[in-house]
Amino acid sequence: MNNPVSAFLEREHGVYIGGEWVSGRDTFETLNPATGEVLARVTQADEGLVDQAVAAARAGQAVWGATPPAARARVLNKLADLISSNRDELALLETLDNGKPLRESKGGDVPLAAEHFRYYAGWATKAGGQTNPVSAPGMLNYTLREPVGVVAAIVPWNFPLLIATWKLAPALAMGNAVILKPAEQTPLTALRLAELAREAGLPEGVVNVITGDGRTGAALVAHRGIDKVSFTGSTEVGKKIVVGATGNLKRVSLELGGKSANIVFADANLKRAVRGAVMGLYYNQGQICIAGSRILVERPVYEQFTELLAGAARGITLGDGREDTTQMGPLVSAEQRDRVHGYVTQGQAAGAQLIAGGALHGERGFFYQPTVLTSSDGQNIAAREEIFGPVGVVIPFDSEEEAVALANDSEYGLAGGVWTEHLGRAHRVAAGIRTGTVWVNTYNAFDAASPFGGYKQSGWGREMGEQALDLYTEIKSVWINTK
Ligand code: TXE
Repeated sequence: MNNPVSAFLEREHGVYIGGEWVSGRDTFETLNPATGEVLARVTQADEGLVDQAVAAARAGQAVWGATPPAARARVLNKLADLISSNRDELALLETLDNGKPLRESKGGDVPLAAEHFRYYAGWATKAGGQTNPVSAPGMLNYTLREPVGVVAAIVPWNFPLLIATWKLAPALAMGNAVILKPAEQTPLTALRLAELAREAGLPEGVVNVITGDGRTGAALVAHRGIDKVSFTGSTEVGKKIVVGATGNLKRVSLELGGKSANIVFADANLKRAVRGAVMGLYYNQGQICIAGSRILVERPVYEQFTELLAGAARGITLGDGREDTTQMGPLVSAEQRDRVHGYVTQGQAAGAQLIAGGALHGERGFFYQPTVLTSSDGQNIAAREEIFGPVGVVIPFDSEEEAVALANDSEYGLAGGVWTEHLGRAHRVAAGIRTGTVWVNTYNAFDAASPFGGYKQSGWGREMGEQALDLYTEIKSVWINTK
């Protein structure tokens, strides 16, 4: 293993508060999902450490909020450069902790995280208020955009570094301090990021990282010294966060689960649609909130499409993320693998047909085969619940109206795909689907400049793009009587 990574893994991992490593009383282990072996031992932060982190963040925010925007931009650009120059180390840590192929962590997660900091570094000197054309004579009215204050960023295990960055970059650009809590399954890149933040010149207390499970997250959510919670994770926990945050009515933004429909019309370029469906289903082992896990296929091409998809699924090479040949890694934990398998068996019991996969894979590690089910029943459990694994359900439809109705028949509203060569239909269906993102003849496209978030029970607010600035600022209206 590469040396900086093995040295990092061997360290005692405290939590990062006020620019210092602080040890806690309790610890827990994080595992390599490709082998099931222990990778490192990290701190389970208790309420005392949460209090310390909040105090440090308050002090840090006072300094950072008063730092000129151009200076904040320079620091964020420096942090982006450090992420880029430490790409190999961060990517390997991510792959070891999460299981994803190194090709993806190196080519996707880490460079995208660096780009995200660059994008929001740009906004630090551009996001301002405006003057408003009020009618009262002699009155000047303008708005100021001010930081919310101390932000708790609670993130999941599927894109540990990247999703942390989605929250850190806009929050820091707008002058907030952040307490980042990575998921208990994947705490390592967040801890390494804390050191890079220090090296980049962020004042102490502006970025704090505390590790722990849901109890640590709940303590942050309840803390009255925190002004805002930005959460990505399950809808179930998202609802708990809304309730937990009521004490001081802190601001809450949520990016939650999904059950996205990927709609394939008979006039689509079928080869491209199959490739898109494979990417929508199996990227990141299917552990992705925008997974196109309900594939709606127009009846005339249903059988051909299903066969092509099943063939592609069977052809995917599973393995340790560090191997060059690996196309799909293990699931993040034994618990997640068993949850996924549970949905597949329940789906079959309720009438879905298994066409490919459907079983655990390998002697060790938490691997699960790329799986395809078919069902004519959109109510099948496998077609309704977020499985968060490499499992897709193919469902036939007979008309455009039926496809849109099926797509919208979900408590979620995160994303969706449309495959058609008919321009008018592409626009009609894009407008008809009630989701925060729609892809036409593509899937999984992302950019720091494009807003992302959910309708319905997929969340509150939009991350990325100019829209994310609103999540991390308060707008103040100032009236001046000029007479
Ligand atoms: O998520 P949790 P889990 C979905 C997906 C997956 C399921 C369970 O369907 O199978 O959720 O995954 C912290 N107060 N997604 O159990 O619990 C937790 O420590 C505050 C979709 O891992 O939501 C972690 O940091 N925080 C998803 C984070 O919340 C709490 C990504 C996410 O964990 C908490 C992940 C509490 N009471 C899972 N309880 C997506 N939308 O991308 C837990 N946490």
